Amino acid sequence: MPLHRLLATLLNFYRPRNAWCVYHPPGPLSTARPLIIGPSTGPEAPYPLQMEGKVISGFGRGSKELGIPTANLPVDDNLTPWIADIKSGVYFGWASLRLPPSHPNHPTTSSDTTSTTTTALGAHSGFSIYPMVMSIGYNPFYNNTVRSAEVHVLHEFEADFYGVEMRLLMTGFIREEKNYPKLEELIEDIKVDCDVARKSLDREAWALRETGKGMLDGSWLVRETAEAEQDCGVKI
Ligand code: ADP
Ligand code: RBF
Ligand code: MG
Repeated sequence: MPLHRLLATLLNFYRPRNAWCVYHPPGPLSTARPLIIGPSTGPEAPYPLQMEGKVISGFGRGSKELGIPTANLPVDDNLTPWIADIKSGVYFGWASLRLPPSHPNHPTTSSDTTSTTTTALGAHSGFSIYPMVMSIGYNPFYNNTVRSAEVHVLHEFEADFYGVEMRLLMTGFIREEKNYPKLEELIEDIKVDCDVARKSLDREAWALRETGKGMLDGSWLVRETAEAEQDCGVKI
């Protein structure tokens, strides 16, 4: 057994018996990290936090080619009053997208069954809900001068969705943003972030009522707005 696996097995064996201490094993380029964030009773204040906006172009650094596309949202104090005060770092939670009918992953026109469509809230709502990880900050690896908010949706899409309305329900904080000696190390840490998000959200008090799998109130993610109603041509 490689040394890093042996270490992870020992860490998990000797861990105190609570959910916070399940570890993601270290990889060749990453250290052992807690795999589950937050208590089994659900998100703790100030979470869940809401954020919304239309997906904009990011820095064009080819994140998609690295297998980690990130949908960038405007960092706007008027739209998101808490954003200036929240610490930079990596967060996780739920994202909803109102994809147009022409998009191959649109809930009613696609054969895409892996997303959680919002049929319980009516066929016209047109939103799909997905788990997500996101980064808010200056990306020390790239030394950005502007603060960005970028979301990696934990789903494979068949086409881009620039300009689409995205809503976020952030349920918790994973870690501070870091600098890395190599891009591969950043990518490996982001992959661990994805596992942490999946595992942490896969608990009843963290999963959404709207998906039929949990207790958390995600109604805001799929709520109709006057704008959405106008775009769909539907009266609610
Ligand atoms: P940019 O620098 O413009 O943000 P990226 O390489 O980060 O470019 O790609 C982001 C775009 O990829 C998003 O705006 C979205 O349209 C698309 N995309 C496809 N799959 C995903 C995904 N799973 N998560 C986030 N964005 C995705
Ligand atoms: N950039 C950093 O410089 N440091 C980080 O610790 C960092 N963590 C990230 C975690 C997640 C979940 C995501 C989606 C992005 C993160 N980024 C980070 C931003 C990253 O540099 C950016 O998405 C690049 O475009 C990836 O190539
Ligand atoms: Mg991006």
